[in-house]
Amino acid sequence: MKFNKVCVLGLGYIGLPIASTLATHGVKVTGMDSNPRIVETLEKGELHIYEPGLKALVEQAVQSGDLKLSHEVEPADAFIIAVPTPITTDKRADLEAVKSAATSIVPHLKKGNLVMLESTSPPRTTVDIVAPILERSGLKAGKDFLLAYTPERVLPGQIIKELATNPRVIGGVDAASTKAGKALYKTFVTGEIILTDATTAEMVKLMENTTRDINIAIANEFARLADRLGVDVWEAISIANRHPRINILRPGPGVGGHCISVDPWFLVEAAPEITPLIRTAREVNDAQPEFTFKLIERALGTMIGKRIAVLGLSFKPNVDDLRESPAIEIARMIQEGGATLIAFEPFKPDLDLEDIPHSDTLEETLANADAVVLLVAHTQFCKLDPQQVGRVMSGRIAIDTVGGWDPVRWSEAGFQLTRLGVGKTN
Ligand code: SAJ
Repeated sequence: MKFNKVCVLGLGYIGLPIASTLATHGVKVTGMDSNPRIVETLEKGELHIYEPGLKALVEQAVQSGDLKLSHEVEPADAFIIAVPTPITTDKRADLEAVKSAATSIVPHLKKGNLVMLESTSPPRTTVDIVAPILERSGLKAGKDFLLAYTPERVLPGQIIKELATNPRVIGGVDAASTKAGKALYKTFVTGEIILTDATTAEMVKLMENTTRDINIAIANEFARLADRLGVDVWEAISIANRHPRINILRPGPGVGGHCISVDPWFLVEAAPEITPLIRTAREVNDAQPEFTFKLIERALGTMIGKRIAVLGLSFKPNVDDLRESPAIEIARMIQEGGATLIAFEPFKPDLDLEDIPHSDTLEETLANADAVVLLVAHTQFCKLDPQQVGRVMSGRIAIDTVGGWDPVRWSEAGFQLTRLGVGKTN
């Protein structure tokens, strides 16, 4: 089975790397996004998102003539839907973008075409929601056209590499669809391709991210306990992790991003009465920014009148992605607490958060600050020299919410360092 032309719907963190990767593997690709600003930005040779290696890949794809950018869906042999699936305020999956993408394929759908859904979706979305929409074309899923789900499991920051090397799960609505999906992804996937059915493939993805969420929740609870009981959670975790079957994750200021903090709700929504653990883990992680804020408040005595330098606003280290970021939530709490805050996010030089005062430079952020709060473990922040930091700041209070700073070095530099998950022993 050969796919000479593919149309990728949605040019975000997943769609753009997929479209560019396919185009650099000899496939004619139309990358479409319904947001005209995104297409315009890409046409100017700029990117609307940051991901290491992506700019060069997009350039290569466009220059080869094999990646065409468009506002509209175009006829193709295969269609890949890679649009967002956010949650609503009442924690239900918002499938509007998926439905609208599927609807826009209908007029172009031909016999023998393949449609792949990559957007993280609640179980049964492919069979119960996408198939019926596509069948408005008069064609039957699994009979006239092929339809499969393939979850995206790449880690932001390593997307380009993991897109090819990660094991790829493909689940069709029937065996022919699964086989067709494999043929398409084999174009660029070097990792193992695992075949299953569509609903299992959807579940796999949700189970992975839910497991990670639960594992982070327990790490966060350990941090709370350590704080209460006079233990250093970082030391305790590193010792526990020497057990051959234990791998405790890192506590932190909360769980952000568009995946782990969202996906478990898709399972809760599917069956609330049998998913208390998943719900509780979500609630624990959602409450972590508040816990972290209280820690900061405790370290400062009072927020009022203090000038606080906040390091990092992204949802995790070394990425520019601000979606569902606990750091932003905490920055807002600090401000509401009456402090004068100035934040620095080196991965987002064009930051346009109106309600959070920010600077473009570390020096300006730290200048005359009473306290510095580390909210994201960006490598450059973890490597900061406390002696140099001390020279710029006026106060000597430091709060590390991510386990990034060496307590000995910071206290030798005269700082009173408060760390998340480290209780006082006296
Ligand atoms: N976090 C912690 N402690 C940890 C690890 C992470 O507090 O030990 C926090 C991070 O700071 C961040 C959040 O959790 O706020 C999520 O970060 P992450 O690195 O765990 O995950 P994501 O959201 O960047 O990517 C996840 C990955 N899923 C798994 O590892 C099971 C990735 O493979 C998926 O492709 C991605 O979700 C997705 O798109 O679903």
